[in-house]
Amino acid sequence: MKKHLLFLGPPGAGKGTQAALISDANSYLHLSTGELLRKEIDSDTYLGKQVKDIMNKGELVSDQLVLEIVKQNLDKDNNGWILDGYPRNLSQVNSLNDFLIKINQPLELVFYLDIPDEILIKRLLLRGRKDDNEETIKTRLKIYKATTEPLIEYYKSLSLLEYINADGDLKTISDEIKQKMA
Ligand code: B4P
Repeated sequence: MKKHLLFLGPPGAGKGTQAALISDANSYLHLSTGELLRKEIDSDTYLGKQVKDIMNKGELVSDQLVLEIVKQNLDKDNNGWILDGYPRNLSQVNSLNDFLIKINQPLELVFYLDIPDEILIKRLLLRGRKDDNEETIKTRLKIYKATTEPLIEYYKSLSLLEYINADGDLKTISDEIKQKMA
């Protein structure tokens, strides 16, 4: 069973949803940088104040900041982990690679959750989080295509990539992920 996983895909593909299901089922750590940043905003911390406007506009927060969050959380004892929403660009990939070498926990599998734009736009508008309005979604998608999408080819070249059709019901998707992790 693979223990060190990464979920990649556009906003609204269901990375957070599936990562929660799989991590609960296996007692893995679910590390969502988006969720951790939102908690900082809700608690009105110094960090939260720094990232609030950036996230509400749908832009990426600084690489250094998310790296610190990832290091703090991944360094703890765990049964396995799922990275959800990190890395999001090549610079974050390089920092992650360095850190994983240091803790001797190499990435074993990357799930790419693929979904057509029109479906994810509908999903996000329905969810209605603060950053789920039409303008912000457009920005998030544009940034995803320019900076995150190239990561698919990178992980494919390392033979770590597994393709998942994320346009389906929750159980069908999680069953496919579980099967591929086994
Ligand atoms: P994230 O929190 O990562 O959010 P996301 O990409 O929008 O969501 P995800 O794909 O996880 O979708 P979800 O399961 O929720 O990022 C938010 C922001 O944080 C970024 O814009 C950025 O500002 C910042 N950030 C985070 N990480 C960063 C990093 N590394 N570097 C810099 N900045 C960073 O699903 C969406 C909706 O679809 C839900 O309502 C869900 O219920 C529904 N859904 C899921 N699966 C479904 C299915 N199979 N069928 C129907 N509906 C489904």
